[in-house]
Amino acid sequence: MPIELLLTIVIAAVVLLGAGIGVAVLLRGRKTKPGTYTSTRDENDPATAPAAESTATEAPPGADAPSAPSEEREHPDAPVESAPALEVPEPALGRLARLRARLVKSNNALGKGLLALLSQDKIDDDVWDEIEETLLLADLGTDATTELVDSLRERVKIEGHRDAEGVRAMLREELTRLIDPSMDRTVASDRRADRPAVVMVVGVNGVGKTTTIGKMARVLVAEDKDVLLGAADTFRAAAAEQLQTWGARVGVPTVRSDVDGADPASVAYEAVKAGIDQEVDVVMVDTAGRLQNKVGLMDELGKIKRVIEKQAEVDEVLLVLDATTGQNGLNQAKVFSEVVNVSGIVLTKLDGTAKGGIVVAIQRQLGVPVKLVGLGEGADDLAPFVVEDFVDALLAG
Ligand SMILES: Nc1nc2c(ncn2[C@@H]2O[C@H](COP(=O)(O)OP(=O)(O)OP(=O)(O)O)[C@@H](O)[C@H]2O)c(=O)[nH]1
Ligand SMILES: [Mg+2]
Repeated sequence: MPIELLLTIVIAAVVLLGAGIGVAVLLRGRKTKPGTYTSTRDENDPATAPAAESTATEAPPGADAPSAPSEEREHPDAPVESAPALEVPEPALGRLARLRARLVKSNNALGKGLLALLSQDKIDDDVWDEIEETLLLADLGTDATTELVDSLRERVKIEGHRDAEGVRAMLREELTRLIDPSMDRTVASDRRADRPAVVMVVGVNGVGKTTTIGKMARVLVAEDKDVLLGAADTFRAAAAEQLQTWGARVGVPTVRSDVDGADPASVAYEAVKAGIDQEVDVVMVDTAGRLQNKVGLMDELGKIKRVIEKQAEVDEVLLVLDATTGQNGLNQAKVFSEVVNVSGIVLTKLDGTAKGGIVVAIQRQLGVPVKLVGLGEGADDLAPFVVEDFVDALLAG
């Protein structure tokens, strides 16, 4: 065989081999890309149709940078990236104790103020007025303030003067009673008989809904639960991106639509359907922020819930309230409750306010327990609300 022919054959073989590897890498790249989620949709709900083709479950591997352009991932010459290590979230137990310093800082005014006032040798009407004012300033609300002042007055009258420790113990008892330790503060996250638990998260703009879901996903992952997120905030593409990034950090997939302005009820439906098909423990649905006085948007929220309920009960509707907005949160809570039957409150940004009393006001007004508190922007700065720890933090210092 002439040497030229031999060389041509060798070169052709090398080129073919190279091309083969290229195709294999390309296919691998595709494999790690999220599979398009298809499903039959409910014919009774035509509004859900358009987003069906565009709703995808974004698999998390390597998705810490979910916006990375796809050409980059598929380039045959690019090294096959190994998925970044998933973060190991901190278990929820004892978190409030860890974050106590932040509560103490934010609630110093209330706790210290009350203790100082009640420890005085003589508590006259002026002092009682000051106590009342301190409680109102901490957003306890008029009802709870009156009740607390009345019972404190009664006890001081009957039991007489107490030293600082005695006053602290008395306050601890009364505040604990006011916050009601008997309320069920567990968040639905266990699989039902044949379907996942479904949690919807609602609230006005910017209160911390998406962040809370991200933080909750971490808590649930730490509890070894299979979680799936639904990005039913289709208002802005960035919203789905934000949620997906949170999930990806701990290996939790997100069902989202790539179409801007897609029907949120449709995405919520798809997310729950995916959760049922994939037999996960819990599906958490993020919704767009909306002002409680926007009737159209509140109707839309009601629809999201109804559409989900065509296939699974919504076990938990968490209303996220920003603690720094104080009494305004109460109006929000009232309207949201009417539309979607709120089952629990998440009070965020409690690290930045001296108005921890809002916990009491909200619970009393709505009869709905505060279940979680946000105490910072960090990934693990969300804690289950534990009455005793909260009261201790109020009275520390
Ligand atoms: N300090 C503090 N900041 C928080 C807390 N929770 C959320 N945030 C911040 O609040 C801002 C808004 O959070 P998001 O989760 O985007 O709020 P959202 O309710 O989803 O907003 P929309 O979807 O636009 O309505 C972010 O900067 C969060 O980091 C908290 O507990 N403490
Ligand atoms: Mg959001």
